[in-house]
Amino acid sequence: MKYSLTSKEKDYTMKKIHNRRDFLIETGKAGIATSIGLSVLPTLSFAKSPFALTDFSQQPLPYSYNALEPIIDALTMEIHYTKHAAAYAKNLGEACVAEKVDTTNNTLETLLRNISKYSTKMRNNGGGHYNHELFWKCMKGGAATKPTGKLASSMEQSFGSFEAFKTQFTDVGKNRFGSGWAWLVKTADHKLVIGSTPNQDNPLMDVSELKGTPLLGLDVWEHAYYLKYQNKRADYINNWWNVVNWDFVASRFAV
Ligand code: MN3
Repeated sequence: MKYSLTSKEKDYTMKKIHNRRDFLIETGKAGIATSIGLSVLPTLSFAKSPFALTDFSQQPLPYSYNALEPIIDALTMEIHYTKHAAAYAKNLGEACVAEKVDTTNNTLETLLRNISKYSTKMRNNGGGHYNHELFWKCMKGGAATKPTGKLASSMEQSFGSFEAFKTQFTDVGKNRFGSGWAWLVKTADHKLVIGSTPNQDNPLMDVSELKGTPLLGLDVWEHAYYLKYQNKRADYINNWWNVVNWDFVASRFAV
């Protein structure tokens, strides 16, 4: 198709793609993609992997700033979302323009898998944006306290018990020196692994030692907890278990 879209038409098309993608996620019926004409659009991977994080721009926070009180206070959430995370998304956009990344035909995950080809700015902000988009979804006020189903049995197999998993994950988060993330990852051979990455790196990146699909991520940068917990990172992590959205984590494990 040689016809070039004007920027207004592009905006409209992207909105349609987003609406359709949200619809697909809602229905979970990938087969419907063809019937509503998604086959002509470039980013069909949306339909194949509804839990992939593909957007280059910041998405609305899935709950209010005070939804995770008293575990995470509203002011921390507001600053974290509107200042820190917003800056990663903005700087990622700048880097994509400067380094000529086609954000319409590529997904964020593809970019991260090839991050060694890009600048440090792209690495820090591409990772920062992805990690926070995932982090918000990994939490929920009044969430279930433990996983069920296949994720639960796989955890028992990999770590001995859910409690043992929590202890190991907590230790990894506590012991990350400086700023970074703790992760539960599904490896290419479908094993569960706990690990950590520095700064805003993540396990999708080709430069990361820890590799796989991140199922659950915990931000242990001081900006994530300092207002309420000050230097007590361990208290933050121990409380954080009460707001983990296990349904979301299980849904990523199942894909
Ligand atoms: Mn953060």
